[in-house]
Amino acid sequence: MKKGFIFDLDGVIVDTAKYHYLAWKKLANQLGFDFTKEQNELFKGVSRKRCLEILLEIGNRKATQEEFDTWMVEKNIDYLAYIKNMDASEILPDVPKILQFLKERNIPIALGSASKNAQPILEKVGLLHYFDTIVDGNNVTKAKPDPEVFLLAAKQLGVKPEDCVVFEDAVAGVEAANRAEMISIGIGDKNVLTKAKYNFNDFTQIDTYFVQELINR
Ligand code: B16
Ligand code: MG
Repeated sequence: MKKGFIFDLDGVIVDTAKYHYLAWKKLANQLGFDFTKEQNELFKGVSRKRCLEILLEIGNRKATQEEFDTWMVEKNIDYLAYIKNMDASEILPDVPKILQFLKERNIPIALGSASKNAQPILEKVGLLHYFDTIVDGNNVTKAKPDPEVFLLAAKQLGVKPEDCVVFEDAVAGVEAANRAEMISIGIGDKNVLTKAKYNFNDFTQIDTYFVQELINR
């Protein structure tokens, strides 16, 4: 049966969480409160809108709809400034090795990300050509842990959900993959990503024999 592989972006392919953090921290400071790296963990895999809602809860701040919309735009302008000069040096270790292995075997590859900035980031780091389809925050209405993003990616690849493998660094993303009945692979702390079917700290721990087994299963 034809298999498909779906990659999350932030925290799996590149570490953009640090740039999201700097942009959210700047907004929090501007609104008069602090925002810590620990609190930033709550933002992984979460949509921009939901991130701002959480940030305002942390700062105990209320916002009018107009303020909310303005702050979303301001945060993104700052984030875009941080990612402006991203290049291939920011690709997480051994990610291209796995993408190349899949490509050489004609295995369909999708991006499944909550970010609305996914495509320009893939272009900047030079990985866009590996992806047969990109499903991101611009294409879905329901955020992870809803499985919409991964189900749409599978549909666009022409692969059944149960024949898809998902690489994810966020709890909400692992849950979305599981709800889509896909094979979830947690990238990061296994004590956090407890619901993943397989766990690895990063791609340096994933060998191509394991990937081949996933293709053959
Ligand atoms: P943007 P992923 C997610 O990307 C990030 O983990 C999350 O922190 C961010 O808020 C979200 O994208 C939206 O990003 O503001 O660029 O649209 O991990 O799903 O690739
Ligand atoms: Mg992520």
